[in-house]
Amino acid sequence: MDSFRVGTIIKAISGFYYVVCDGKVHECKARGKFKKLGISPMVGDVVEFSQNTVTNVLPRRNHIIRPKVANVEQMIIVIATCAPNPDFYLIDQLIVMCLFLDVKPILCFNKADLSSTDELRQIYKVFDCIDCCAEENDLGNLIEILQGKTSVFAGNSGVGKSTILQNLGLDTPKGDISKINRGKHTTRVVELFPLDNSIFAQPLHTDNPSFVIDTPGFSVLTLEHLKSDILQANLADYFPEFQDFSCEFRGCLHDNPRCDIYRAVQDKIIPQTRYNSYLKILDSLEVTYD
Ligand SMILES: Nc1nc2c(ncn2[C@@H]2O[C@H](COP(=O)(O)OP(=O)(O)OP(=O)(O)O)[C@@H](O)[C@H]2O)c(=O)[nH]1
Ligand SMILES: [Mg+2]
Ligand SMILES: [Zn+2]
Repeated sequence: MDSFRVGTIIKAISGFYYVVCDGKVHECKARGKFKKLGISPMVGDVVEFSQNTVTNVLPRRNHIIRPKVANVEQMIIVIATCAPNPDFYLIDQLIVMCLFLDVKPILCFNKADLSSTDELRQIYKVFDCIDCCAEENDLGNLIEILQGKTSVFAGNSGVGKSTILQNLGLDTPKGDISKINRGKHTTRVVELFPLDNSIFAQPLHTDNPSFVIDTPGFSVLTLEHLKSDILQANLADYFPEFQDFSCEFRGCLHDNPRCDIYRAVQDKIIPQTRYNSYLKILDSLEVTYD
């Protein structure tokens, strides 16, 4: 039997896969047979490779469609306090996506120098939140949170994802777009960045490396690919703050004045923006329960 080694794909460009193993990056091609089998290795995959050929893709914990990356453990959802203003629908869609894919969402409120994070903290109090100010190199406890995990950074264009990663010592492109206050994609290729260069001195598969992934900002997200899962589940179960209230009506969309969840929104216990996003996601997927 051929001997093979195990590594992690950190980058994929034009048919080449860059696999980190034993402290080195190996440039590999995929085995020809993969195409016929419909297997397409992706960044984040743990793979077996032999003589610069990826021969097997190990089972994935999960995979995200955008950015296309496998085996993500956490998503750092970066939100600017302003410039650009928080896009609640996008944030809440990302959170639902995370919960469906078994990715831990962590909310990172950046540009704390420009405006208070109090309101955001209040809205997202059921989640892990961090305040930071990348411009002043203040990342709170972000570094601890990233230790030993694979984390993807997501959020609108211009919120400061690349600036945060630069503060972490990573060389990722940063765009100066704050002055024009509108979206422009400055980050393109999906790549796993090892957070600590010392991992290159150790065999990766025996260690617990920290990887981070920058992504291009986006303003539109669809959960269409999760539609069948969302239909089978109950979308409200993916809004943790709804769980403190029990709704006794079968098939209720929680938009009925007699419903406890609806009343908690009226009483401002469940944040209005969270509830609006819940309804908007239901509507976007034409979900009905009976
Ligand atoms: N005032 C302030 N500005 C910041 C802070 N963090 C980042 N910026 C600025 O915000 C702008 C956008 O930052 P980027 O890091 O390029 O944003 P991004 O999220 O990577 O944007 P895309 O790559 O387009 O998705 C830059 O001009 C940064 O200097 C901060 O904490 N405070
Ligand atoms: Mg960027
Ligand atoms: Zn209800």
